[in-house]
Amino acid sequence: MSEQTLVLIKPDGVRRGLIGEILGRFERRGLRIRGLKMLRFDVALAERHYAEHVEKPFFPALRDFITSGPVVAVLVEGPEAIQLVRSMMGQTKPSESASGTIRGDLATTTTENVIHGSDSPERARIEREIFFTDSELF
Ligand code: D4T
Repeated sequence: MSEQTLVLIKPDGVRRGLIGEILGRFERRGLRIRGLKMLRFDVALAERHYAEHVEKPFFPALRDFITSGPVVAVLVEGPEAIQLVRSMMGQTKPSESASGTIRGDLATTTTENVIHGSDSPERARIEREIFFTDSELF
């Protein structure tokens, strides 16, 4: 079943010049890019996007990191895209991410882990609405 999922290339990925590398992996896999934009998180957006983590001890570091520079938001579409993108990303903790995955190849820390992808259909819908209007999707 074709699905849409929301990907963020996080500030470390943008700073390190990995936008093309990451978009290229999705395109080569056969996924379609339906929306693409660069933006910078403010604190309100960090608290909205990471609402489930606001009370966690790691949230201040996560908030400071995600607001530290621009991110790239990507609306990706394809068969079972939510799980497919999560598989391509690897585990949250890079030391547990297999080589060949984005984090397994490109990241070393849990906070600065290069990429975000929606983890359920419900989150994909919510996150699509946070980052894109209908007229920004193709
Ligand atoms: P995101 O949401 O960025 O795609 O990451 P995951 O879906 O893989 O992981 P998550 O929601 O559990 O964590 C969100 C975000 O918080 C950072 N984090 C997480 C952290 O800095 N320390 C931690 O201990 C955990 C669990 C990394 C990703």
